Amino acid sequence: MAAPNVLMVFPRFNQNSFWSLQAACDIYGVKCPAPPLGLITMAAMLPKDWTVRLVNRNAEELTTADIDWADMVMTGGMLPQRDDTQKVIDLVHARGKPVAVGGPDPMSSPEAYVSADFRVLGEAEGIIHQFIEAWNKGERKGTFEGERFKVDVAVSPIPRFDLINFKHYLYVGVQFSRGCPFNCEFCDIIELYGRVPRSKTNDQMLAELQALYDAGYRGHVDFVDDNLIGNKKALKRFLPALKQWQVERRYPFEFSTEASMNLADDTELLGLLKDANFFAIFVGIESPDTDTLIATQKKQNTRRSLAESVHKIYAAGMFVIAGFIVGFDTEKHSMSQAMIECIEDTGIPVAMVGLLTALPNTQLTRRLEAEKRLLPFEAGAGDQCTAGLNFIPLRPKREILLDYKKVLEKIYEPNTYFDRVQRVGRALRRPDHDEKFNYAMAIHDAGFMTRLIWRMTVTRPELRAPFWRTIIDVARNNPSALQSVIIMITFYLHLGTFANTVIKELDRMIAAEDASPSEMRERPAVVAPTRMSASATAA
Ligand code: B12
Ligand code: SF4
Repeated sequence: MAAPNVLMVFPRFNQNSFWSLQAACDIYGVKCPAPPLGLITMAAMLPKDWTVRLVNRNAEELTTADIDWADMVMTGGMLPQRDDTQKVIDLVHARGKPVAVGGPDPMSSPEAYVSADFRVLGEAEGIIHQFIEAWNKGERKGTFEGERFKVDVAVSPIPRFDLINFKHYLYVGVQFSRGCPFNCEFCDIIELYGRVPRSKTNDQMLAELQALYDAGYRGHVDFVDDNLIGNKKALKRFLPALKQWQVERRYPFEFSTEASMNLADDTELLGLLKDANFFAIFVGIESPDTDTLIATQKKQNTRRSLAESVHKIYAAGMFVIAGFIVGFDTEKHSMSQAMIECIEDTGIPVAMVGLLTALPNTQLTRRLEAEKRLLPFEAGAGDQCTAGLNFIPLRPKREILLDYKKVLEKIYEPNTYFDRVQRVGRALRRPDHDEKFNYAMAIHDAGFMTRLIWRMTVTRPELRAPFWRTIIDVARNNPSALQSVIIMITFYLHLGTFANTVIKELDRMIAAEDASPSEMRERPAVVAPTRMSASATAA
């Protein structure tokens, strides 16, 4: 049988979400934040004589000519991509071609993908061979399911970076480990990838970065790990080698990642991350309230001053992006002031505040189901900013929405946001690396800076004063933090506007509650809850 042409299609996300970073992408001159690491990793496991092409629907059009070229289409992604995955399946079927789906959402909710010809469920390293064998035998449908948490990521191949057009993206993802040792009630990561982190070897990870480097990529690389510090021992073995690799090439990459708050307790680890050139860390703070953190099993965030912990990370040169959640069962009354104070005390500019969402396959979902409080899930309804609270809360929904609105109004008010950026700008202790000067990037950066200044001073005159105040202050007091400060400022172009969109949607939801309180509509079958609830950010 002739080796097939395989078209990988990465489905569309909802256009306007916290994570779409649309205005930041526009100003950098790129199409969307990041390429599909899952698809290009799986592509590297296909037989060498299969011809593979990639269309990322967030960056380019999928045409009928693309589909006609292919013998099969492989697609799939995460929950917010479910609706578009179905569209892709329909488009491909209309051209008479078979579709294989896989990836996190098919793995988590296979029943939502019955229209696909093949469902390849699980981490591809452990299951793709069964699909390949079936295809080669001439089978044109089937479901293949890998064993959970069994894949040794040390066998994962180097992703097919050659399939990506780097010009489309703000950054590129790589992965060192899968899984997280913690047990947050709302988390689906531990259900999909397990609680025993599995890490790649040093040589394997460096070969991956070398492939990215050889493909000509420079700049921001995100370690997409669920919790990079999940296995500290493996990470401490890797980071010195990463530093050495960076030094030998004069720091071609700057890194970001996701980690749990206990990172702040490990000075050695903070130093190693700094030396390797990590500049940003996403941390799930979730709530300023200790009872809530205990109830949602996020104990790693308790017994500490969150502000002190975050400032330790700043002192290691990395700014913090954090996830916060509104709508926990333990919120007895308004928590907006406490959350605003927490965001102000920690100084975190980029705070992803969302409504508690019960994702499929979580302890939270199972508990809410048992308590008969779970509502039907609308996969395409947006991200957790507007589509959360997919359950009957214990507090009146109106109060939760009002609280959420108050937090957004305060933290994304321009002066408050830029004040936090300015404070972080002073606190960051960026390392003094010997970075190689890159002409192409310098020209790109000059164009970017011109567009940024134009937007901040001409298109958005209300941002002019806080913008210059922040830039001048950091330039005077801590110039090495300027690059990070500019990133946080650029984020505001998206986040400020996005917060206003969410606020408008909250107003609509609050008005709907006024007209007909959901307590009256949805209450009937509720049984008394035993413990409490939670959301959708990680680490
Ligand atoms: C990076 C990441 C993001 C990035 C996405 C960047 C991008 N371009 O993709 C950002 C930050 C934007 C993001 C946002 C969100 N994310 Co996210 N994200 C991740 C994370 C941490 C890593 C993804 C990754 O690259 N993994 C590495 C690759 C190698 O693994 P993989 O994708 O699973 O692919 C493997 C297999 O699944 C398989 N495979 C993948 N695709 C296919 C296709 C076929 C046909 C086959 C056969 C196999 C296959 O092969 C690969 C190798 O084994 C995962 C957790 C995780 N560990 O994967 C969550 C995860 C995917 N995200 C999730 C969620 C819920 C979200 C959000 C909705 C909420 C949130 N967490 O904030 C938002 C929504 C975004 C939006 N725009 O609306 C859930 C998805 C659950 C589900 N049921 O789908 C996950 C699993 C965990 C989580 N809670 O964060 N996310
Ligand atoms: S939410 Fe984060 S810290 Fe908690 S279990 Fe999930 S990945 Fe780990």
